Amino acid sequence: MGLLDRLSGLLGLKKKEVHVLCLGLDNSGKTTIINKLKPSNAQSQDIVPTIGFSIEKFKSSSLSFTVFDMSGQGRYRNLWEHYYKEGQAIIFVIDSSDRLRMVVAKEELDTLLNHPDIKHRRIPILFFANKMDLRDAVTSVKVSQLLCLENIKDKPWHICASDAISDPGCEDMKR
Ligand SMILES: Nc1nc2c(ncn2[C@@H]2O[C@H](COP(=O)(O)OP(=O)(O)OP(=O)(O)O)[C@@H](O)[C@H]2O)c(=O)[nH]1
Ligand SMILES: [Mg+2]
Repeated sequence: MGLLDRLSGLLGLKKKEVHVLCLGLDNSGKTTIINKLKPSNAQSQDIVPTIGFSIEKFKSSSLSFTVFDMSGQGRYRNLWEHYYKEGQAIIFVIDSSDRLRMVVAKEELDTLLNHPDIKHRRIPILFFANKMDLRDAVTSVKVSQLLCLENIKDKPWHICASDAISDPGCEDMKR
């Protein structure tokens, strides 16, 4: 099964065309993860910080995905909410080695979860505890504790550990 089908399985997606929002702080690895979803001949070798956002389209065997790869830089984060209404699934990426900014990631997540366009919807969220290859990285269980994910009761969610550079997806996706 391909990575995209796994992704739709993890996100519990059943619609034919899905808009996915990819969110998380700058430098967490969003664009790197999305790049790895592309066929190898279409992957870019040089990932640069996203300005504003970029839109990527993918087709898996059963679904078409439009992914909104949002910039995580502070000055662009206010753009996120304009896309919440049309988002049907969320990928939220965390740099597991960035302990200092884990609290900022939590603040952004809490703001997202309390937004009127998100709060009352059963929108699925897939968390990537990324950069697991780095020595300072905390485990995905720890990331989940630091972000208090167990408090999310009204939305299906899943967290997976990833190393976006050498690994084409999270561990769960390879099974
Ligand atoms: N070691 C390591 N580096 C990673 C990993 N994922 C991404 N990186 C690196 O982290 C840096 C930031 O990656 P991006 O994909 O640009 O991060 P982003 O979340 O899209 O950042 P913005 O577009 O600024 O919001 C790049 O230098 C990547 O090569 C990972 O799993 N491990
Ligand atoms: Mg980016």
